[in-house]
Amino acid sequence: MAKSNTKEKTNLDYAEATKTKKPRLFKILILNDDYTPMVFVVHVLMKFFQKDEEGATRVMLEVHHKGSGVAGVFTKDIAETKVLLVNQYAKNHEHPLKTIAEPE
Ligand code: TYC
Repeated sequence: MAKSNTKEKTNLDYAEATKTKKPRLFKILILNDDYTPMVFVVHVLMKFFQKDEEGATRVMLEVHHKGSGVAGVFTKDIAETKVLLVNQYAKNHEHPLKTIAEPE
């Protein structure tokens, strides 16, 4: 005989328990500096963030005028990996360009 206070799990309980949760998202901010050429920033936004030339130029100019701008929004692992890749790529090309990841 079942204990009186034992709750049976309903189909709905299983559906709730197994439903996939949305991952936390992180935005990658690209930061302004005085030395990185505009054309290099546009190139980076196209190479690493799948922007077309028009979209890349829009983000680059926003960063240039306001100090920072959103290059893209990703899960934590992808955002952290992209930050490392982009910052290393800029360093390899002797530009001070930096990106950072922050939670949305
Ligand atoms: N401010 C830079 C210049 O005048 C251009 C620039 C734009 C640099 C965006 C970095 O993330 C950046 N050459």
